[in-house]
Amino acid sequence: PKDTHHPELTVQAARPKLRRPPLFKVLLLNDDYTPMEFVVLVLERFFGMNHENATQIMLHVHQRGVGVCGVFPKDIAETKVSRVNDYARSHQHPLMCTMEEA
Ligand code: TYC
Repeated sequence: PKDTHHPELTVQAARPKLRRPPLFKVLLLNDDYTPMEFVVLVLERFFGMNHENATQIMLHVHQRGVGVCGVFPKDIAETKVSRVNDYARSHQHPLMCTMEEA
């Protein structure tokens, strides 16, 4: 009997290696003057934390000097840093927010 099977030709789709966009840690720095309650408010307002979690992060920064508020893509991290620093300055507090690549 005649062979009716035709091997199929397939084209393998290329799978280019995807590079994940870099993430940035948004950091809060300790200082001697910003009231603890203000720092907690900032963490709630700008990072969506509940009061308990915000208090825990604030105390960590107070005791250790620096702490991570969250990890975000670059443009989001930049916006958070600007908003926190503007908000702190508008209330005459020296609170400093910065970012670094995760
Ligand atoms: N060290 C401040 C105080 O004793 C509180 C504080 C905590 C300030 C965290 C900044 O990022 C900070 N009032």
